Amino acid sequence: MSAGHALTRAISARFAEALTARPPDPPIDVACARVQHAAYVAALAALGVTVVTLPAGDEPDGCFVEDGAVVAGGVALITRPGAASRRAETHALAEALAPHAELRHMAAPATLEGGDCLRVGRRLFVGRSARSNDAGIARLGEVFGPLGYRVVAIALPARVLHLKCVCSPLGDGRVLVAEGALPGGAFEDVPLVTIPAAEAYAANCLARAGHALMADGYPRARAQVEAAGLTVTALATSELRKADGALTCLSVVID
Ligand code: CIR
Repeated sequence: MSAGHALTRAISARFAEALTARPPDPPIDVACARVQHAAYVAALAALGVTVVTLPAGDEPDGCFVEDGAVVAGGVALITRPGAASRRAETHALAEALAPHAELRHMAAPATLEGGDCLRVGRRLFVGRSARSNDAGIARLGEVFGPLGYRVVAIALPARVLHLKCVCSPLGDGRVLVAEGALPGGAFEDVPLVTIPAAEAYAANCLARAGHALMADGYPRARAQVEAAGLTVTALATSELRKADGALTCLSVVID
């Protein structure tokens, strides 16, 4: 168990209107999403993390707090999401983060979403995507460079929404990644744990101190993570997935 804090935000009554690449069929079940969100918060708390859950706002995608801030070295960079409909979400997040971190901001034309940012030690890998542009990536370097972090950009294939849709940190210097999802060498010399491409959704896990919260229903991915030495808690994610979301998206972890 390790101490730490995390912010989450309750599921909006408008969650069924969340942004999606394709309209979900069947549509999002908001009540079920709330049950899944509550299980996520409980699982995070069971890892010893102190979880603060902000009340839901009007914004349909507001529960995906990860996209609104990048936190490292005592600083929180409040992002300017590439999805214009998501920009208002950052206000509540900034307010909640203010007691925990020094806030920084970014201005147009920069766009960045936290789902594109993956930290391993002193390296911040960032996906250049439809949501995070070069000016946003430059701002990331401007804010975190002086704190000793090196920003490494990874060009994402067009079909990938965020970098962490296909990979995530295992919390011990390794990265979990879906086979073939990213260009070879994207993570420099960082050791990788690879899962089959067919189970790519499960590459987004929330790992901490030897424990991983993973999406339920991906047995080969789970076996790989267990073989890598982590204990796994599997969580239902059907409604999050319909909204193009996954597990890391639901929290901002402040160590
Ligand atoms: C969106 O399209 O922005 C949301 N429906 C999903 C965001 C998921 N966030 C994440 O992967 N970090």
